[in-house]
Amino acid sequence: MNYQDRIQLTTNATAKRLFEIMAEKETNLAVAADLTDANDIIRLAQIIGDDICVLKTHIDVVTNCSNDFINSLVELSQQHKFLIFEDRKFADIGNTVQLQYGQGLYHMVDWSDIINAHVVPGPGVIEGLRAVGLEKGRGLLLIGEMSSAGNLATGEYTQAALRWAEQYSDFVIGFIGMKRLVDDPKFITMTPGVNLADKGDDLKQQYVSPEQAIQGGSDVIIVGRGIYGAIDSAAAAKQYRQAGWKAYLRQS
Ligand code: 5BU
Repeated sequence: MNYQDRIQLTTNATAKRLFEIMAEKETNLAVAADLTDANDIIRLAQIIGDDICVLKTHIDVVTNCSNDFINSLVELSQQHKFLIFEDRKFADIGNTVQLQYGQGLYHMVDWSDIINAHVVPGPGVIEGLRAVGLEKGRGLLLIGEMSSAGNLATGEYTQAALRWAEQYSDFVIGFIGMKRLVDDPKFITMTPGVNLADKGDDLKQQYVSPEQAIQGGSDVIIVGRGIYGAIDSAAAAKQYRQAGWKAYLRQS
């Protein structure tokens, strides 16, 4: 099914918006903006904003994070029509993750459209995040698989993520996976570890190409160093965007 037809299948406002953006902008590219200077992230968002559907952050690596930075990022996301995904990988009991998501230095629920979580704690992690995020229309991705060599997100872990996604499908919008994990088209699969030039890094990251990810049934490719680490990030974003979209058109 194409992204446009999948809008009506989900009740979650963020999932609907993501399908809309992907169909309208013709892009399934997410950029992992793993830069430590807020100004560099803003500059990157300005130059690649029109090419992406999602900008993924790790807010706790930004050394000069401020409310102004977050407000600028949100403004850019509205101006260029992309969603913000804070890759926080929550992994604690419900009460704790609810505080981590809504309070503290980062109060992510106020600015991040999408967050993700490990299923290790059991369904309480989903219930805690849902208690804060659902009323704001936010969406959660469960980590069904990971890209790094030797990871333990396999077998029963992955199966539990699939079961709980269905059970909490008003808030769980899909998965982090190296391939599509369920047939149900209301769920979105995002794949990290995508790079055209490299096969991996020296800390156990493993890469596939945009084509491999989309051919495996993924919906969104997540590219970090392949874009922000390129000499010409704007040109790299266009190259990944084209590769991802071409692969999608071939599938549908
Ligand atoms: P890279 O520079 O393209 O390797 O960055 C990949 C990004 O995706 C980085 O922000 C990781 O934290 C993130 N990631 C990942 O690489 N693998 C995973 O399984 C998950 C997230 Br979950």
